[in-house]
Amino acid sequence: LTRMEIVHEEIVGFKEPWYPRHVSELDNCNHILTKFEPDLDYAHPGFNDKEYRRRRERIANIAFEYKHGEAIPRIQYTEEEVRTWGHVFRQIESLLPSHACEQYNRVFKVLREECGYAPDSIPQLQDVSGFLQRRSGFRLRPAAGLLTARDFLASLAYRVFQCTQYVRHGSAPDHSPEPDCIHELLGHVPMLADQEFAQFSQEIGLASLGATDEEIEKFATLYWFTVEFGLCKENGQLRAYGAGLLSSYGELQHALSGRPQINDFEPGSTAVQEYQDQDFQDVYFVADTVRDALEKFRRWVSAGLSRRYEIAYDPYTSSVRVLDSI
Ligand code: TIH
Ligand code: FE2
Repeated sequence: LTRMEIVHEEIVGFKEPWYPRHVSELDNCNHILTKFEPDLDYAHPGFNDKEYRRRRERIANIAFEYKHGEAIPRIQYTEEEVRTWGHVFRQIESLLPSHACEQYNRVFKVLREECGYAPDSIPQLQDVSGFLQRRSGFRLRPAAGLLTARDFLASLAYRVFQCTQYVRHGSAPDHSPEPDCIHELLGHVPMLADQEFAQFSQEIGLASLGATDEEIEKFATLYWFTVEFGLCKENGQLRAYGAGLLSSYGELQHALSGRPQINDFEPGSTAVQEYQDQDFQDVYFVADTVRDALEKFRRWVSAGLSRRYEIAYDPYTSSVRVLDSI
């Protein structure tokens, strides 16, 4: 410990978990959970498919070797991978006018026109990252699989989205329990291009820096029920803005079918809602708008964080600064 760290520890009152202070330190935020790894999970659709597992490993290595500032290596996707993507793309596109929120639909059109979004080829992360940087300042970096919540949320503080690059197994295209690039590209990217949504995502990330394990759990749950599975209202109708819905033909229909339970988004109660990540959700949360979710989140965070000082993001240096203790 340096002297500054000791002084800091005295001020905050407990040994605070390490967190990145500059965007380049996200190179240390790549701890993955073994949960859905096709090599380790016998229920994974790719568990018995040797070729699939080899492919996954090769693509995962790109992420492990990646360093901040590098171009994201391009992948030559196989015909089968492109077929899987095309299948999901067409199905989802047919539901968008009736199921997706306005922000999503607006950006999707631009992605189709300017960023190579089409059913016959999978967009490359490097190109999509450039698109996002111009739209909202978000950038992508490759991730090998499902990351720990702490690492994943920390990257959002820097407007960096950790993005898988492999494609789900072709035997189960309409719902995948784990993220894959179809989920990232169809689910997350359109919303990350929206300024307000980008702001909301970053603020969850900033709140997570230095948080306790219990708080991380709450932020991850809030993230789950907003960024992944959030619903909003448009002209009295329910619409999806969550990425887990907008990349799953099966779940997008399910969520708006009238069957699952739908609660109002309230950070206090939403943050402690139990959930599973194997199958469709049976409860969703609806906010009036993304703006409304952001404002409620801000109020909730300012009332109850254990961190006794404020953190501000400095976009000129891509670093965070610690402000006065509160
Ligand atoms: N279920 C989503 C899909 O099929 O695209 C992927 C995930 C969403 C959230 C976690 S994994
Ligand atoms: Fe996701």
